[in-house]
Amino acid sequence: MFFDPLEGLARQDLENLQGVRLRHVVSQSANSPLYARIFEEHGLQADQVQGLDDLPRLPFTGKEDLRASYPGGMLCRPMEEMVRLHASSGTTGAATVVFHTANDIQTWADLVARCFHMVGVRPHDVFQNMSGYGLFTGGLGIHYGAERLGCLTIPAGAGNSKRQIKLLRDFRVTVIHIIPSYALHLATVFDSLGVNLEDLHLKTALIGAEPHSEQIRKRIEELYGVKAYNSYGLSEMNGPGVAFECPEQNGMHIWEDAFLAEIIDPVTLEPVPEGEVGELVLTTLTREGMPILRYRTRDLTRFIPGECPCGRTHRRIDRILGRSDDMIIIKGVNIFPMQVERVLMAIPEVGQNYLIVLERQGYLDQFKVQVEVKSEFFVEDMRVLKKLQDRITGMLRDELLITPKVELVEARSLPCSDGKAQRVCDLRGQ
Ligand code: ADP
Ligand code: K
Ligand code: ZN
Repeated sequence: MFFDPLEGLARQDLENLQGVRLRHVVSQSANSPLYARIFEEHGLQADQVQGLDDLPRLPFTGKEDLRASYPGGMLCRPMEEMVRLHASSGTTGAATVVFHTANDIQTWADLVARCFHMVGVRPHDVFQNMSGYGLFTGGLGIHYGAERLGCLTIPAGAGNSKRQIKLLRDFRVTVIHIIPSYALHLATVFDSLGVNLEDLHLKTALIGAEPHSEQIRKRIEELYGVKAYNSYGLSEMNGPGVAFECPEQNGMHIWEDAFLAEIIDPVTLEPVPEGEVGELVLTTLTREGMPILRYRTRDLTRFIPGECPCGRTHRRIDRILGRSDDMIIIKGVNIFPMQVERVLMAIPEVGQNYLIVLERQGYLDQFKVQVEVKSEFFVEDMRVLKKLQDRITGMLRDELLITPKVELVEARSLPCSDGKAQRVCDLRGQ
């Protein structure tokens, strides 16, 4: 029933396996210049970590450690054994690189194949990968997993909507991988290109790489006539294949045989009580080229308590609320872009894109939201638009507890990219 029997491993056995793997990965990581130094600074011997109970002894690793050890200071094997290099997309600051051995690439492909299989993808499916290739892990990372499963895999890459649609049609594509904001954008050109959902054969969309709300998932499912599943990963932990939704569509199973997961309070660095939101911290349990211990992802989520009806024993995390460094503080109020998105995307008149603009007027910060309106609702009658504007303002105020300035704009007028969406434009420093 499962792609890998490990998916249903009894909890106790899974934890035993994690303990054994943790011991191994800690002893291996001591061979890297970075961890050799960190262990020494902390007066820590690798053999002091014998199992899961010893986890708190290990220091956290941060993005700054990856930067400081650029390019090769975290390798625990000779560079000659590495076969692949990837980099983070650099959403925050300078890019960081991660290396993989041949075994690492294979283990990663297995994990991604496991995700695909979990949501019903099979070798007879035709799969189109619409994420960018190159250094970004959503390209090759997903690609190898789909091929590992046996799907005919089309490396379409990002952008070029016309060609995307031609490929979808000509090869009767059944499964796509696409960044959610680009999925919404691509759907806006369906009409102009004469695309009928009936001409397409899509049944599944794998969406991820950026935070998105349940409302966006619903929109994608309707626009494409598919089931859409959330996919989470980060280049430091390979990329895609870290956590993925099962058919229940209620949280993403973290593959705990490969990643040891903790959720901590970002201020006290202590674990949060089960079920509460905090920062996700991950340790690679199987990577041999460049293991990373207790990596602070900055991503905010929570463990979903209880067992999943699908029978997998690996714990689930909730959709990512945002990054701890995404939080906007305005007039003393903390706001996450995701809160704005949830409100907007539940309003039927609202189109597929929005942008938060932070400005400074005199000494005051201003929170402005530009909102695309679907063309059928973008009417000439100002009174109708004014009413819509007031309604959106009111709904945002109820959620955010400050009154934003709402600006209605025409569909497809806001900037969009075929990569990760830029939801916030901060002009305050200028
Ligand atoms: P960068 O940190 O430069 O964006 P990555 O390309 O490695 O580099 O992106 C990983 C990050 O993307 C994650 O840490 C997370 O913030 C975000 N991300 C990835 N998948 C999802 C998802 N399904 N939901 C929300 N955020 C996601
Ligand atoms: K095939
Ligand atoms: Zn499940």
